Amino acid sequence: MPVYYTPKSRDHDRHQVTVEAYKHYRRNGYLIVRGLLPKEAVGELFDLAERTRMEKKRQTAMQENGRDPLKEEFAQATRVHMLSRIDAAAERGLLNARVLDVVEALIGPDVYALQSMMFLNPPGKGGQGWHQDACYIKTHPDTLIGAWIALERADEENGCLWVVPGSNHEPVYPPEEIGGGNVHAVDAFQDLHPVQNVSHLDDEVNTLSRVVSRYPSPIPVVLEPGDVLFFDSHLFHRSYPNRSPDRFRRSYVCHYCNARSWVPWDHDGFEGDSGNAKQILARGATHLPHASPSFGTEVYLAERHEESAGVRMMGMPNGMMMPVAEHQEE
Ligand SMILES: O=C(O)CCC(=O)C(=O)O
Repeated sequence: MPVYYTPKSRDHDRHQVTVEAYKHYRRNGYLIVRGLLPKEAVGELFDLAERTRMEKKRQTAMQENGRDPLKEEFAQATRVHMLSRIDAAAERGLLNARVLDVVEALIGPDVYALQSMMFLNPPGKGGQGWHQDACYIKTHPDTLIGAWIALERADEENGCLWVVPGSNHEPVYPPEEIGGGNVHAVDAFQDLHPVQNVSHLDDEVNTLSRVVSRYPSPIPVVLEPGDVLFFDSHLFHRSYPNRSPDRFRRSYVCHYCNARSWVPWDHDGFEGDSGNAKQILARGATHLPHASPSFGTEVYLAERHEESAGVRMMGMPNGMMMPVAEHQEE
């Protein structure tokens, strides 16, 4: 009896993406989903941001007392990477089912969760100049996507993200300083030129700004708590320092890719030929090595029968071809 191939979906408060939203993402390279995270999920991440901030304050105080001078750089940071490897709430944020619902629709069905970053951005701090995320994290095929989760209002004053709609159709420009960086197939392009100082706040020295200037004006992404911006890893984007006198700009930013991609990257380094084994399988299935959640956060993976199923096209009585799953014998 043929079984139609139906990639996984589970009952939870599932967010389903509209066809219009999917097309918007493909066309423009970004998608804003308003109110995607429920209050409780935002609250948990906001508390985590506060715990992180207080820990930094404590470390700064220790340092001022001369007890821990080497922590200076860490204490100055406005963002903290990979809390999801050491904190259960941060892991729940990275693997939030409603965020993954959208990622599944945009680049899935099989999803790796790669990276989490907690941004604190106090008044006067933060900001990152024009860049494309794929130049920092290589995935082959190139399927990286970012999810920027607002934990409080983000606007022009406190340093929200700005994006260049449509720039997702550009290749990734190789950063000269790191010998081309993570750009795929550099030699396959005739006129792909290197850029200097990507991510630098000053457009005079960050030469990716010259490519940005060929587009209509970039747009600010103003978000309320619980809104999420999904953005393609080729999209030109940036943020500015927080100019507000008294507001923070806390946000939680995560990166994912299709779990059928080779990922020669891991935040903490990796041994061997790939970093795949360090990436959490967050949806579906993969034939590649992968990690599981460390704190037991539930993820919706393919059922065993789906995982072991091959798919072939089969002629139907009405003359149409249909994809049909073929199960391996147990
Ligand atoms: O939120 C920010 O300030 C910068 C985030 C960003 O550009 C990124 O995650 O790629």
